[in-house]
Amino acid sequence: MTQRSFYITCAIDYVNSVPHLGTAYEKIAADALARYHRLAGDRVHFLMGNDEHSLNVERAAKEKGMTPLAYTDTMAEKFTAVWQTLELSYDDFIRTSEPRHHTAVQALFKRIHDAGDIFKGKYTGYYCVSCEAFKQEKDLINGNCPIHHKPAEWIEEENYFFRLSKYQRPLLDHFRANPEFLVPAARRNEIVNVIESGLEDISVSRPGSGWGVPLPVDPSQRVYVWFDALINYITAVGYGTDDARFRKFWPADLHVIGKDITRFHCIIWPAMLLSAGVPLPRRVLGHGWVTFKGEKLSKSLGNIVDPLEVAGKFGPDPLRFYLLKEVPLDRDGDFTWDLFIERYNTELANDLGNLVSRTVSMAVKYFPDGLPETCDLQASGPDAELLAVATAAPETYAAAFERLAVHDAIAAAWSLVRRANQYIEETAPFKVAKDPSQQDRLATIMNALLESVRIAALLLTPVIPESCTKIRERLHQSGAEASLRLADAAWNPGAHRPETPLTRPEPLFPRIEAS
Ligand code: ME8
Repeated sequence: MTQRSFYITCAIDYVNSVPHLGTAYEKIAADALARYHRLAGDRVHFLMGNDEHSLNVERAAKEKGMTPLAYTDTMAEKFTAVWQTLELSYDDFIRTSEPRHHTAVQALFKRIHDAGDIFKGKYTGYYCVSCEAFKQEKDLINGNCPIHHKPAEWIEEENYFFRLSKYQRPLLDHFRANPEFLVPAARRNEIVNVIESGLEDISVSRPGSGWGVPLPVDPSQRVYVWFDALINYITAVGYGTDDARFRKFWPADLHVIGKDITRFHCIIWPAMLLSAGVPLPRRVLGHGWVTFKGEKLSKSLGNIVDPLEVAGKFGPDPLRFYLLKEVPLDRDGDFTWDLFIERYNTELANDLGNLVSRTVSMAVKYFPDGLPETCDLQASGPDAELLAVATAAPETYAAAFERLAVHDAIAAAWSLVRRANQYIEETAPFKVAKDPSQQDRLATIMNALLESVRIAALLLTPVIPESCTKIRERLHQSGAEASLRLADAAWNPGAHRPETPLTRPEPLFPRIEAS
């Protein structure tokens, strides 16, 4: 069977301040999807990066008395430090100031120019520096950008335009032929309406010779930051620098981006690619917002929850788990500390943590020299019910991941965690252990529990990778995450026996006591 390739990207972040819970959510979701595809045996390429050529960066650097490049260097260090703390398994981290990106931007711009889709004109209108977007008067509220609540700047300048209007029909055709191009469906309908209502040509350069990518056709102008930023997705896989690599990975399988920037990704970006004769990405996921106590989080509004603080206190996994479970990708979801602690204590500490520690502790206590192989499950009752859930969970889980419903995939894995906890209550190994004639039954129960824990930890690996590695250590299973495969989620206690007698485990998720 040929290996499926899976190229997944996230939005590249503006670097005028550090990551917050919302930007972290997007990266964690993409990371879970990338890890799931690795588990499924796909050849994954997971791209993240920073969007550096914005006006805000130029201004922030000036305020600090730094060059934009020196400023973005320090910000890149800060971003990647946060991403590593959150265990994000990206394969490449692109920065738009890199030479490889300048080469790709110029190459694509030239293709679009040669296709006759670039023309010189005069732009007169508003611009919001925080959105890095041109605005129409009707979009503003008392002269302010409705998203950032800051005055839009009035600009009048000569620049170059892209014939976006020419792509109205081809874009609609593409949306009709590819109903899955943009998910969720509500976002798709919104974008189709925008396209149907008519597309105007857009300005794609700003005058200036400083920070940014020079236009190949007029070096006195810089490429508009969005036109530049979108191109990162092809730069990173070799566009303009390595054709063979580009053919290997492009088109991208999935762009993961927030709902506020869907228009850029589903109107401008595909139109640019159509103009240049480059295939379109297969799918775009426009995810919802993480809010904090119901309020929008944003760098410019300043109500930022620091993901480093959360991960610093509890490790990366409780935050990953909370966001992936509580904020389904097709909706908005809220973060509050109370809910975070409540979920941690009930789900991670009680359900999963207790299952692991009870199972391992009982195995140590009842079979200190190692567990016999016996696992004769009964054809009805708790054994059969556990087996049914353990067999169904991996399939439900994979189907959920394939349709980008990570929260449903977690629910599938959790059905096994809950069932296994119930199994302990129903089979009562602590009572069985008192009867020496029931050693085989006790071994069966313990093997069934250990196998359930192993399968649950395999399925939860994309969500809480660090904790699942710890669970495997407690089960004395060797093997790095990279060697794990979804096919091993099939029930097979004989094949996955602990390699050595188990030892008393440390708790995985110590309870958080209310302060
Ligand atoms: O838009 N909840 O960068 P950015 C969920 N540089 N997602 C959120 C969020 C929240 N509260 N706040 C922001 C940019 N995001 C551009 C992208 S891509 C070629 C260029 C998401 O730093 C947001 O929707 O403002 C976007 O997908 C990502 O975080 C980065 O936002």
